[in-house]
Amino acid sequence: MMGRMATPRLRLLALLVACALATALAATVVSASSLPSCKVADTLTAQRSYAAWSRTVLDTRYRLPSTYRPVDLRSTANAGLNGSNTVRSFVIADLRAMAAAARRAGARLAVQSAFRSYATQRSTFAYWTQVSGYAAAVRSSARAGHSEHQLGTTIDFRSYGGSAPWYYSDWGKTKAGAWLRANAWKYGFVMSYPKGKSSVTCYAYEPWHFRYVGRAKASHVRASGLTLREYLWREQSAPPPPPPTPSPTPAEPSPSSEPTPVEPSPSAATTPEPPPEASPGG
Ligand code: DAL
Ligand code: ZN
Repeated sequence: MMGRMATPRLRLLALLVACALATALAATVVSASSLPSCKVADTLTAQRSYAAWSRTVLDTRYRLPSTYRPVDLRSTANAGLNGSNTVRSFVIADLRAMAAAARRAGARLAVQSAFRSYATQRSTFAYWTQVSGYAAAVRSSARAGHSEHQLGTTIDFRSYGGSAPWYYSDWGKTKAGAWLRANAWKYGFVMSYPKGKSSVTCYAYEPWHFRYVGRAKASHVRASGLTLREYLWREQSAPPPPPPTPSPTPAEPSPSSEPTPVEPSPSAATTPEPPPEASPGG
């Protein structure tokens, strides 16, 4: 008797619960996949282990910890380029191949800036704020923790023998800049901030700023027609891939097994700004 009386109520309740769950699920799916706005905030990025270098989303909102400093940085001289900058060791081989190909094509490259520590990025951003004011700086320079340069996989290029690329009206139209735009993906590099995309990349056009993601991924990014930030966000929001099959190749050490990076000393923040040519980086 009780059971028969309760059935319609239970059915209604079940229907309501199902509706609520479906709505919640839809909302979760939408919020997980839609690209966040270019808000200025200081949220730690989800993929921030040293092994996740090709997946790390960095923008005006998402940042790395101040202690993030890869231990395998090597001079760009190892790639046959000028040597006052460093990148992570696994970038060298493709960088060397790219530099050689560019040179053969008459588009000889030089490195303007590569790895930048949290402290250096703080000085860099302070420099650009002084030069152009906070509002302009925040659109073209990353605040400390937010720069792809801190990953050790990102390079600002310039033309060999040329000045810093941001002093050109459009460095992307120079021989070196045009060659990179057309060919960098073949060597695993992606232009993070292409022209006309600042609403989704969060930064103004930077034809000189290339992030290494590896050849296969650079090719996928190019084929997708998406900017790197859009691509990485989708990748991060997608359902997790199946567990990896065991491979004989030794895995990169997990962050927990790496030595704890040293926090930048407070004095680094007060280091006087270097002159524009020597520093600041874009
Ligand atoms: N110029 C880019 C956004 C950086 O500072 O990393
Ligand atoms: Zn840059």
